[in-house]
Amino acid sequence: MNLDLFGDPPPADASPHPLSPGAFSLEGLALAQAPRLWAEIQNITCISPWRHLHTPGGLKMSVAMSNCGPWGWVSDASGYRYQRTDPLTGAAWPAMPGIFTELATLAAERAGYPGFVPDACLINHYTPGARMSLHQDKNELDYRAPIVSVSLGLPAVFEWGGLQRSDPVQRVRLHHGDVVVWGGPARLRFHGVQAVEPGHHPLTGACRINLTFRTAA
Ligand code: MD3
Ligand code: FE
Repeated sequence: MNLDLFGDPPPADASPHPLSPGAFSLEGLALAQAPRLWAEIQNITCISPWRHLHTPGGLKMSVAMSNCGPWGWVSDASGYRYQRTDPLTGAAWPAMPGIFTELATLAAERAGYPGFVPDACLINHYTPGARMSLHQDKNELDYRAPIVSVSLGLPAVFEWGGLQRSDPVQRVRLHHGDVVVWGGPARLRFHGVQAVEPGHHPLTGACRINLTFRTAA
């Protein structure tokens, strides 16, 4: 991976920090690229705008979302799934920017998952009070691929459970620029995000953004 593609090199302390078997945080790995990532998010959401999806049970999600890449994750009365087109526009999702793919592949490689090529990027938008309750990510075809998550903007407390919903939960604070890679024995663990506290971030303003890179198909 050619770090010059990213301009400034990642900080020296971006070495993987183990969270649990198979899961690693790379604190600040995305800091140098954050303004470029944010600019790409603006472009993507001009084409496929932020929307609050409904769960199959009919509840409106507090997190707004969009997608880029060949596959996008959607939820409605018929269930959760990946699809190639945006239900709002009927068109393909916006292309995944090169800097997104490069960052995801670099992070996965540093965490011990070489050759990760995402075909889906969910983009979550949290305003204060938005949260994500405990869930597993089970809509991908092959659980051997890791998931890479990039946090931007306001901080959030991430809840990190076990393989059963009732397992005890660890809490980890995620900050602007942090990248976490989840694979192997961590891939199907329950996880969630506590309600985001009000605040202001110099890049994103009053919101938290999370990019999750997956191999969906
Ligand atoms: C652990 N998003 O979109 S990313 C999601 O911050 C989601 O928006 C959260 O959970 C967010 O599904 C958390 C971190 C994450 C993503 C996928 C995982 C952690 C994971 C899959 C398995 C284990
Ligand atoms: Fe998830």
